Amino acid sequence: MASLCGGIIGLPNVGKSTLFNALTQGKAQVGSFPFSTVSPNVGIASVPDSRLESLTKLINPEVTKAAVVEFVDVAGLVRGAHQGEGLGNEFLSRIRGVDVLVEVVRCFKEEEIAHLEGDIEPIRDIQIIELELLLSDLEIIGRRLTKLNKLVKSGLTEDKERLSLLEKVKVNLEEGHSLRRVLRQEEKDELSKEGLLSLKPLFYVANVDEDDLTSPSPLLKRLRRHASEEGIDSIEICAQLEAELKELSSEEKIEFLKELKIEERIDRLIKEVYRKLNLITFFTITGGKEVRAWPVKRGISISRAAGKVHSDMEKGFIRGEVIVVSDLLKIGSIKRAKEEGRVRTEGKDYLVRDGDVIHFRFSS
Ligand SMILES: Nc1nc2c(ncn2[C@@H]2O[C@H](COP(=O)(O)OP(=O)(O)OP(=O)(O)O)[C@@H](O)[C@H]2O)c(=O)[nH]1
Ligand SMILES: [Mg+2]
Repeated sequence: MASLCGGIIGLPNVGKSTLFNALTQGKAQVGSFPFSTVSPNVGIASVPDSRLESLTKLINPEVTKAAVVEFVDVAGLVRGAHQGEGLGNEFLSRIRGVDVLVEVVRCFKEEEIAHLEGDIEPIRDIQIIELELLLSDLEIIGRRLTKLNKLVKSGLTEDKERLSLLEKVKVNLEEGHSLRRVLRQEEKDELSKEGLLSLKPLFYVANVDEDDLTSPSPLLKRLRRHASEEGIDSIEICAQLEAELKELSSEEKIEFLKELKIEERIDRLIKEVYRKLNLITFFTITGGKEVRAWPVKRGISISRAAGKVHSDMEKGFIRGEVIVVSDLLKIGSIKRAKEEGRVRTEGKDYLVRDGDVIHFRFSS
């Protein structure tokens, strides 16, 4: 199954690859100079889920598989990227394919590490990226409009509604308005195939100094205020620390975090991305051999969910036997849960809920 993907974006040298490594336990090159990433790094992150851990303890399977989210770490973006500056065009086309944007904003001070704009100013950095995404979208919309106008004039289409929607988008982009705010949901849905960057779900990762985790600097407070005014979620992380934590055993990690009086944040970030992607989790227990968490879009029917496990299961779907994970954990076994009448039988149109444990019945 192709997993959904988070794109790590931001100016050069802000800690994108460091964050990528922390997220995916990857080995992307990290350098103290701008543009150390040229070709994108791709990796997967397991989605932390305490329910999966508890299920594993209960069932004791041979294998446990967590839900995963893919991350891509692309080259840094600079002013003029939409005209091809830096690695601009390659960058922009790469992120057009991702499902959620994770924007790393540099807040750590470290003078040895150059900032392309000269000083540490998170809000200005956010605005640079915002403008580049917007200009790139404007170019795309401009091209689409020219094409559609021709088709309408030559009578090949009468899609006036689309024409007026694209015009509305163009005007708003030209005036620098946030499409997230000005467009209605139906309009956003209508535009979903265009892959507009300024409509992708977005959140900020403030890459902060360790000290900021316990006492936020004025710079960080300004960034928080800005994000909340814009209605964009943000999360504060010390990417370097998180990357180092990944190298430790879990006991060492607990000790270390206790000493610093901080908590690990990377897991929270992965969960946030998952939520932004509008994903929920169902579980399967394959004959007690494999316990697995499956990510699916909220609102999926049980027969389509079966298709995520295997296409034959969707084709030959008969019914699903469903129990809520918390019930199963409380009762202790499927057998007993069945005896107690806690396992439901659901037909193909049942909408999967987060935390369902499902046994699919199908004919092959
Ligand atoms: N002090 C400090 N340094 C960091 C932190 N995160 C990253 N760095 C350092 O910042 C430099 C750039 O980090 P990278 O992860 O390579 O940054 P990038 O955004 O991927 O850079 P490009 O690929 O060049 O765009 C490296 O020297 C990192 O060690 C952090 O949280 N604190
Ligand atoms: Mg990099």
